[in-house]
Amino acid sequence: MVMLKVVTKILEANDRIALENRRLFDKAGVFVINLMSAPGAGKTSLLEKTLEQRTGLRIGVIEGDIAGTDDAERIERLGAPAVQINTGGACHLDANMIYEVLGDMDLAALDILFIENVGNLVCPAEFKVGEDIKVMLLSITEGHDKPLKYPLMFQESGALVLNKTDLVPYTNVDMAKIRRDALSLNPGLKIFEVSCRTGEGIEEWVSWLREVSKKA
Ligand SMILES: Nc1nc2c(ncn2[C@@H]2O[C@H](COP(=O)(O)OP(=O)(O)OP(=O)(O)O)[C@@H](O)[C@H]2O)c(=O)[nH]1
Ligand SMILES: [Mg+2]
Ligand SMILES: [Zn+2]
Repeated sequence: MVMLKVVTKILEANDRIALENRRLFDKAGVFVINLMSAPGAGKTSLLEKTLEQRTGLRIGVIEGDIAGTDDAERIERLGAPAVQINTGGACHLDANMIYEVLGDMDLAALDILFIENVGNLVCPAEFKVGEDIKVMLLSITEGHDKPLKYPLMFQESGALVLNKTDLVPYTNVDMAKIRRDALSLNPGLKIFEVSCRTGEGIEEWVSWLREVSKKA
């Protein structure tokens, strides 16, 4: 019971800072996407592919990793502003980590800010960072059992991107089962199938981004 109270308090404190982040995002008119997946599912690859087709969309990225600056460097190579957060061991981003770096970004100069969360299928879904929407990415090589095993990520997300579809022929993945189970957890989930290797499906994803990111 004591443990439960502590966890609740941490989440409440987090949510207060997330609200403040959200206020700053709204004021700047930037649409914010919290991008979550297991390690290596292809978050940074999806951002790279998105940046290649971003004509007319101003996109910035906050990269969250336990250590290292590789992901922010990959984004900067494509000419987009990027800030790297190193959590120093923590397995998710929280609202305060985001708040601390907002001064380093010209939010008003962006249409979309992506926050690439630490690769992890569990707690990133529990910590709001002030985003407008959570997007979950699942590599089809992770197995079709993931929605029912890690339900929270699928419940909390507005969109699900199924990546690495170029590898479907080399696996026993049941794509229909992933869709069925994900939709049973979250009937409103928008589902995309993409390959960041071949570029298949990226156009559809980017057109959706253009629509959803229009802030009043
Ligand atoms: N075959 C194939 N490989 C892919 C695809 N997308 C990404 N990869 C590869 O998967 C590996 C991991 O991709 P990243 O984009 O770094 O994954 P990530 O989710 O950002 O990883 P972390 O930030 O470390 O959690 C890289 O070797 C990519 O080239 C895809 O659609 N098909
Ligand atoms: Mg990455
Ligand atoms: Zn965590």
